[in-house]
Amino acid sequence: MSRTNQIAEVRAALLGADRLLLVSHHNPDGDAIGSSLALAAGLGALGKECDVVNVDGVPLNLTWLPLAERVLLHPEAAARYEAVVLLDCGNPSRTGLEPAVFDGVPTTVNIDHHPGNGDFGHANLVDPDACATAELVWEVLQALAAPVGYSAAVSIYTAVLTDTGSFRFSNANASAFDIASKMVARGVSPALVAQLVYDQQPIGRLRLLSQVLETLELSPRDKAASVLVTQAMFRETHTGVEDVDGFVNHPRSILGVEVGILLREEGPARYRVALRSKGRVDVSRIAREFGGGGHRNAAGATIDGTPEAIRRLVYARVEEACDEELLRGNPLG
Ligand SMILES: [Mn+2]
Repeated sequence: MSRTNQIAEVRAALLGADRLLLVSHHNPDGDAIGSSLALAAGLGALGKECDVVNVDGVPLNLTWLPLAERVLLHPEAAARYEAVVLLDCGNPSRTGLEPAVFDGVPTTVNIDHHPGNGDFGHANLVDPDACATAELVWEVLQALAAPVGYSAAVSIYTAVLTDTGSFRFSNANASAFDIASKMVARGVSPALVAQLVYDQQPIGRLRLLSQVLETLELSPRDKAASVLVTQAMFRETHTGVEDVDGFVNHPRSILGVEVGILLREEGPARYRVALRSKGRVDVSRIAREFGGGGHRNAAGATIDGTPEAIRRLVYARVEEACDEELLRGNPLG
């Protein structure tokens, strides 16, 4: 279905509901929160009642967003809602909510940019080429002729800024700059947003980073680099999962390295493995082999084993993928 038809479907589904539940993925990022708040602001301006829910709440570096205090940790009973909108979720389980929460709501709307999203909604707006879910929300708001004031604009801008890695990743396409420019025209200050998002770190986060960088290791042929985050490090530095966001870019930034890897201890012999590619290796393929998923350049999976064993396994897959690229005639950096 074309993007225009998808937008028409989503528009109709949203217009048909007066009380809506907006949910995004657990351990949320700027796109999850920004998309939700922008949609809530726009639908609110049209007289609709929206509950914005994220099971993990708002990360510290986004609590300044004008509508951040609207984010709730739990939805009300399903019977209270006429529609549920899932934002930035490749599948409903990404919300961290029980399926019963959605099953009781008559209409499900799915707005997302993850490849492999199963179009699980009654109305689906899914485009893996969108720079962020917020790009799709922006288009929906335009289709609804919803007023986009400063609160929605700064939420959309922040979503695009963070999901494109400050306009550095391969999803920093023409739309990303077009939307950013339109939000700046609505009063958003890029300097202020950058300061609020990136320059208000708790000192514990830097202490954690310092411990994490001590674990830096290269793969046998230097094509991958990895770091490890343990529960003990969180305890010692008084930090948590939300503080790890962006750390994987450090191993990725090394000269000659194609893929950065971050292992985060989730439980005994169980690790969440984040993979970030410079663009030549499709890490979503590697993540899928381990039961995970994601984008071409940013993917992840949960893997059981010791950190040493997991590192060996993932290094081997990255180096194989590099060999395949060389065979295809794509020189590595
Ligand atoms: Mn996103």
